[in-house]
Amino acid sequence: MSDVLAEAARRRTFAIISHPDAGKTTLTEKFLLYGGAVQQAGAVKARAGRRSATSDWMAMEQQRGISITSTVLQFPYHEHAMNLLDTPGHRDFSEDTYRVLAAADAAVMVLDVAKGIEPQTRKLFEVCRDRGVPLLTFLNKYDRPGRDPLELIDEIQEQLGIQPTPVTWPVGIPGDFRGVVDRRDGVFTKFGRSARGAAEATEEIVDPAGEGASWEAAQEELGLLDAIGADVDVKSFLAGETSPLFVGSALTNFGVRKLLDAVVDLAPAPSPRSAVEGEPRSLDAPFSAFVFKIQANMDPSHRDRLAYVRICSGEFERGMTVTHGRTGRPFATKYATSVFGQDRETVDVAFPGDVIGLVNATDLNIGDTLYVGEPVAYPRIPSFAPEEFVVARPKDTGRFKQFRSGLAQLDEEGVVQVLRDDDLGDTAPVLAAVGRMQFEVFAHRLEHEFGAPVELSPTSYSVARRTDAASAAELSRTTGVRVLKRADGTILALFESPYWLDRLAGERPELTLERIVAD
Ligand SMILES: Nc1nc2c(ncn2[C@@H]2O[C@H](COP(=O)(O)OP(=O)(O)OP(=O)(O)O)[C@@H](O)[C@H]2O)c(=O)[nH]1
Ligand SMILES: [Mg+2]
Repeated sequence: MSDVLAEAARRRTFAIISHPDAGKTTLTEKFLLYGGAVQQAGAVKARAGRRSATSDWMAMEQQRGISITSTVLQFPYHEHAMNLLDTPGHRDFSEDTYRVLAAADAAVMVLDVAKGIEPQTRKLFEVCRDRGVPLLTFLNKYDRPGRDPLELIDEIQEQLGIQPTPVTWPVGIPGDFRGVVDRRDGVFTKFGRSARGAAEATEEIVDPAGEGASWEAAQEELGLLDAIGADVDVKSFLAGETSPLFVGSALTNFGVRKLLDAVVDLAPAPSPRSAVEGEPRSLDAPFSAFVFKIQANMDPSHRDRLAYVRICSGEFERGMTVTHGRTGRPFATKYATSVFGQDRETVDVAFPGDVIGLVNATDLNIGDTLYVGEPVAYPRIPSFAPEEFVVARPKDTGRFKQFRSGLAQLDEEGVVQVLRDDDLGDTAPVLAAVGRMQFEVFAHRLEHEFGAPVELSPTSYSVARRTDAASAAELSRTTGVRVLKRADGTILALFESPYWLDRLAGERPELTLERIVAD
């Protein structure tokens, strides 16, 4: 086996997804603890003086206790190199989550044991299914009262159409969590708490009979699971038909190690990626990668822009010159870093599955492919159809320069889409987003990262369609329609009401009014 194949084989690149608040960031932090990447686990809502969770590094995330942007964390675990992607659960930030899923080879779907399947769980599940991303399931918050896990298994099967195959099974009801039985070998591990869950939970292999009635109940359930044959099956897991299920509590660390081990044992290593044309590029072909995320100002002392790149083939060596697919121009990779939340370190070599950061690569956009040798293009990463529109103006006209530069950067990140009127330029652009919370993030970051306080005012637009130059001329003469341009040249027509749009489309079929679809 070549070096590249061996290196790829020990990589696991996976995302954590769920409805808001199910515990993704907490679980991420505990993976880092068990991977030895942090000495003490931080908390999502850290009290003064305590560590906050590594993946919620943004000031606004820490203030609110929610994830706003996805985070990449690389850490070694035993013989493996992990690339972990923590995603925000809130629907308003789902565009970021969807993009990150393009870079993952597998995902851990987290469910809150008290809540079961929630609306965002279903949506994200569908994205994974459509993209063929295999899923592990983690029933979280078992330290708190919740629902019967057998009932949740039925719910997953009925609502998502995927068969959960429990690997671990709890002893004790939710809220009285003693430990788990590993169905593969029948061994019972009893857990003990550590202070605030900051250190690993104690694990003891003991005779489960000591758990009395809880053990009897668990035994009955285990018998049932055996009877229905819900056993882990790698082939159907990789095909997205079954999902190995684990039970635990990210807060107290119960069951976290078993899950992390399963990511190594069960989740697939990188495999050849499908390209837009031709055969998938083999892992040991020359270097290729695509950009899936842009983030500016992660480090307040540097104030730079990082393009996150997922490597698909070949060995990356820092300093190598690659071709930038979209422009055909050579691109030097002198400033390449590994990423760990907000922290980064110079990276010298990297392999398929790895996510690296390219610093101040101003030409790179989300979805761009980079390669060496034989050209390749990986699938475009679609942008969402915006549903909310506001007008942005600088509060302080003396800070127009900062306002402009913030607009451009946050547009590239995809925090919002910036739509401009040809006549007005940057003075009063319309911001378009999937959800209103994106505007709050935009305003907060523009003020705090770029020093340009912004005033946002509502508009009456509610729906956008993509159009072309010929139709744009017609549309701009029509009442109730506004024609604006994105930085990439795309022309959008904004309508106040979907009924008006439908009527216009019906009456004037010659107009180009394409739906902006997110797949
Ligand atoms: N009791 C209990 N609470 C938990 C557990 N895991 C997470 N929490 C709490 O649930 C809340 C949300 O946790 P997060 O880790 O931020 O959830 P998230 O899924 O990352 O949320 P978003 O990123 O905002 O979508 C926090 O207050 C956590 O402390 C758990 O196992 N048990
Ligand atoms: Mg989070």
